[in-house]
Amino acid sequence: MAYSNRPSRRVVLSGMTALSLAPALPAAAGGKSNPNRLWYRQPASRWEEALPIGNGRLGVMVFGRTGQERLQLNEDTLWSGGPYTPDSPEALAALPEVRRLIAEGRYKEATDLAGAKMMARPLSQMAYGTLGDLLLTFDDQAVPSPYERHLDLETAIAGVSYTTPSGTISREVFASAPDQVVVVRLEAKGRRLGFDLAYRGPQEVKYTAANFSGSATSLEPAAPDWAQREAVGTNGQDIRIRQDGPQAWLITGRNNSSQGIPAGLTFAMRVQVITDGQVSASDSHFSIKGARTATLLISAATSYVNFRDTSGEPIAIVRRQGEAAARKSYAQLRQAHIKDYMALFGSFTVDLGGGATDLPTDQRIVASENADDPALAALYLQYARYLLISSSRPGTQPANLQGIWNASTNPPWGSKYTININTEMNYWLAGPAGLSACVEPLLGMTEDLAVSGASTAKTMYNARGWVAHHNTDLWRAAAPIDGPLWGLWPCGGAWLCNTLWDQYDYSRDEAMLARLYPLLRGASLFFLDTLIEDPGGRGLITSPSVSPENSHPFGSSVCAGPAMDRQIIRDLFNHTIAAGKTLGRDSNLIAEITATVSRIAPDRIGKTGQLQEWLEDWDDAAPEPQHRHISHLYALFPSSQVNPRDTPDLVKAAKVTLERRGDLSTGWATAWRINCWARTGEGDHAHSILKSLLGPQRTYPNMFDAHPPFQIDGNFGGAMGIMEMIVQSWGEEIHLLPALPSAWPSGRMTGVRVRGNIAADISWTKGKLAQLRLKGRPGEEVRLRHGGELQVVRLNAGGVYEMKV
Ligand code: FUC
Repeated sequence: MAYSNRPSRRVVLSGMTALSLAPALPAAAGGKSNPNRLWYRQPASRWEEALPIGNGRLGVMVFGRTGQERLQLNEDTLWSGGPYTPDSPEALAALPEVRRLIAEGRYKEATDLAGAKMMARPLSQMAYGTLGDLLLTFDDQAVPSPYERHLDLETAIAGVSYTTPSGTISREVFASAPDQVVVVRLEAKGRRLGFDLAYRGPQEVKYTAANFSGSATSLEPAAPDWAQREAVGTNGQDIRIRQDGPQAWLITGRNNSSQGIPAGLTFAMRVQVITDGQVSASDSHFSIKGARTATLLISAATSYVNFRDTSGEPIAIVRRQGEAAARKSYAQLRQAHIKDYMALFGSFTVDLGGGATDLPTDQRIVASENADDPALAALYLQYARYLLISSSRPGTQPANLQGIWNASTNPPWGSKYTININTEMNYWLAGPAGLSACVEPLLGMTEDLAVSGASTAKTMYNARGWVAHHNTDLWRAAAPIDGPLWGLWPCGGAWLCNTLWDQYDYSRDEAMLARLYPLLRGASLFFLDTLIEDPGGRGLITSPSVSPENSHPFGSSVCAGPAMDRQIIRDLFNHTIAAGKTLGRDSNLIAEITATVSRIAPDRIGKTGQLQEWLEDWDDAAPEPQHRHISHLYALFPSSQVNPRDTPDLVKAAKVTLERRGDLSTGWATAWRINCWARTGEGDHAHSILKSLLGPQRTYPNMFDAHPPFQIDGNFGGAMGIMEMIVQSWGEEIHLLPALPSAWPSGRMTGVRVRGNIAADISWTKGKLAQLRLKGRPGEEVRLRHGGELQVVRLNAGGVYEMKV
C-alpha cells in the first residue's frame, strides 16, 4: 500500500543467483508497430535529444552515440548545501508596517521594507545537481549503417542498435526500481566488442537562454558528428575513483556549498562490469576487450537521510545494491524491471486516431506543426505518464523542475520545487491517469514542509500551523526567496495541500487521508491566524502577498488579497472541513474553519468583463497583459470553484481573461491555458494550443518540454490537458467528452480514473460517445454529464456500469 507509511529510499536485496548470459536482446521493433515508442535515426547530438530513463531516484540521459556513448547520471538527493533554516528573524517586527504600507497603497515602500526585512537568508535556495557522466569509448569508430535508437514506453528501456563493417552492436539501458540499479547491456553479433569506460564529474553548463520566451534553445552546441567526444575529467568536489574489487569501480565525492550554506552531503557511485571479455582496470578507467556481452550495473546514493539528517552511508548502500544486483542474471533484472514498471504504466491506454508513426520522433514533432498528428498527442500523454513513473516513486524525492534529469551544477532556477504552479502541475496527471502511487513523494515533501514551515510561520508571522512560500528545495526551506516580487507569497504550502487533496479524491485511499489531514489542519491554522479584514469591507484577505510573479500597475507585485490566494484558501478550508468530518476529528476547529470560509472575499468581475486578478480592478492597467501566470484562473483549473454548470458568469469572465492573456507562453503556461480552455468546454481552442505545445518551438526532439530551456511541468500539464478534453470529474459529476476537439473524431481511452475511485473506459466515433464502462464500488450512484444532459446511473453488484450508444 503506497501510503501506509513512508518507505525507506534504500532497497536491500539478497539471495540472488549468479549472473548468467542473458538471451540475445530482442530485435528493435519497427517504428510503426508500437505506438508507445520514441525512435531516431541518429544519436543525440545534444542533451535535449538524449533519452531519459529513471526509477524515481536514479536518472540517466542516454545519448546513443556510437564512437563514445555518454550516460549522464542523476541521483535525486544530490543537491547543494546542507540542512539550514533561512527564516528571517526581522520579519515579524516588520510585518505590521508592511501591511500598513500596503493598506495605504504605498506598494513600492512596502516592497522595499519586505525586501530588506522579510526575505530568506540566504536569498536563494539550494540547487539540484548531477552525478556526472559515464563515457564509453568504443574501439570501433566506423560510421554505422543502419542505426536506430529508441525509448520503448512499454518496457521503460532505451535501446540502440547499429551495424558497422565489423558487425552489429545492440545496447539496452534501464533503471530498475525493484533492484535500485541502472543496468546497461551491450551485445555484439558476428563480432566482438571493445570499449573503455571513464567517468567525468559534475560540472557547470552554459545555457544559451534561460528566458521566458523565444524559440527552443540548446544547452550545448549541436554537433551531429558520429565520433563526437566529451572530455573525460573529474571536476566536482573531492572526487575520488578507485577499484572496488576486480570488476567494480567506486566513485566518491561531495556536493557543492551554496550561498554560504556548507556542503553537507557525500555521494557514492559504483559501477560493476560483468562480461565474457577481458577486463583490465585502473583507477582512471576500465577497458573491456573481446566481449560478446557486457553488463554494467550502476548504483548510486548520497548521505541524505532526510532534510535534517545527512548521516547516511552511501558507500555501503551502493555496494550492497550493486552486489545484490550482480547475483541476478541480466534476464532476471530485465524481467523484474518490466514487471514492476508495467504494473503502473499498463493501467491506462489511449488512442486518439492515426498519425505519422512511420516518421522518426524528431521529424514527427517538426511535421506536426503543419499536419495534425493525433497519435503524437497520444504519445505525448503516455510519455508524460512514463516520465512521472520514472521520476516519482514512493520513498523518492518528488519530480522537480526537471523531473530528475539535470546535466549541471547550475541548472535553470536551481531545478528546484517552484510551488506557485510548477510542482503542482507535475502531479495533476497522476490520479486521472492511474498513477496515484507516484504521488507519495509529494506527500512526503509536504509532510517535511509542515515541520520546516512551522518554524517559518512562527518566526515570520507568529502564527500557528505552517506556511511555505513560492519555492522549496531538498532541505525544505519555506521562507520567501529571490525578492518580494516572486517570493512574498504565503500560499505555496496551501496549494500543495489542495493538490494532494485532489489526488486523494481520485484514489479515496484512507491511508493517504490519514497522512494528509494533519497537513491540511496545520495549513488552515496558519491562515486562521494571518487572514485580515479587507479595510474596504470585502471580506478576509491575505497581506502581504503577490498574485504570483505578476506586477500590478503600481511598480510592484506586492499587494493584499489577490484572487488566487482567496481561491486557494477557500479550497484549503473546504478540504480541511471535509477531511475533519470524514475522520471525525477536531469538531471545534472544523466549526471555526466553517465559520471563516464564508467570510473570505469573493471573486469579482472587473470593468472589462474579466475575472479580476487582484482585489482592486487593476487588470487593465497591469504592465504585462500577456503574463505567463494565470494565477486567478486557479478557480477554473485545477479547482472547479468557477465552472460552466454553477457559475457561468464567472466562466465568461475567465474567458475574457484567457483571451487577453493569449494562447502561447512558456511551456507550462501554455499547458495551463489548454486545461482552462478544456474546462470552458472549448475543445477546438484547447486543441489548437496543444498543437503549438507539441511543435518544435515548445517540444525538444526527445519530447521534453521547452520552457525554454527544458522544464518538465509542460509535459505533465500538457498531458493533463489532453485528459481534460476527453473526461473531466468535478462537482460530483463525470463529464464525458466535455471538450472533444474535431481533430480527434474517433478514439478511445481506457483506465481513466475519476474522482471517487472509479475507473472509466470510454470510446467515441464520429465525434459521438460510443461506449462507456465504469468500474467502482458495487451499488454506487454515479452522475454522468454528456452533451449538457445529466444522467444518474448505478453501478451493479459487480461494481460495473456499461453503456453502449
Ligand atoms: C516561475 C515561472 C517561470 C519558471 C520558474 C521555474 O518563476 O514564472 O516561468 O517556470 O518558475
